[in-house]
Amino acid sequence: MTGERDADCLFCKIATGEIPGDVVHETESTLAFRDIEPQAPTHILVIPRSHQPNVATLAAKEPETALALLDAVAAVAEQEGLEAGYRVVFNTGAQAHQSVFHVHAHLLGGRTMGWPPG
Ligand code: IU
Repeated sequence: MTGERDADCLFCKIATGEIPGDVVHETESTLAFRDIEPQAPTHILVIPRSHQPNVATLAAKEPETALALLDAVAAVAEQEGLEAGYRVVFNTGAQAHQSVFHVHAHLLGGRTMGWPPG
């Protein structure tokens, strides 16, 4: 694996296969797996393999990986048949409900979404 790694990070361990995940899509620099506590009929987390704590540090330090992450989100949405619409969320910081500090895009779909988000 290229990039950063945090030995204590759960998502780094899923990225390397040390901890199993329900993986639905992989590229050299990204991994997508189903959320264990889905908030919609389709709820997939898309992560870079490299450890960055949030989307801001990813964009600043590894812009090519940030682009690869967005490409992977689009590919998974297509693979999952979400052509009716989907939501992509990067919770960033504790006040925004980020609980795992390895950047992840929540890809949510399969139902009508409310707005504004809670
Ligand atoms: P958050 O944005 O950092 O709050 O999102 C973390 C997500 O990771 C949350 O939706 C959890 O259900 C999900 N998750 C998971 O899929 N597998 C795990 O082992 C753990 C959390 I811990």
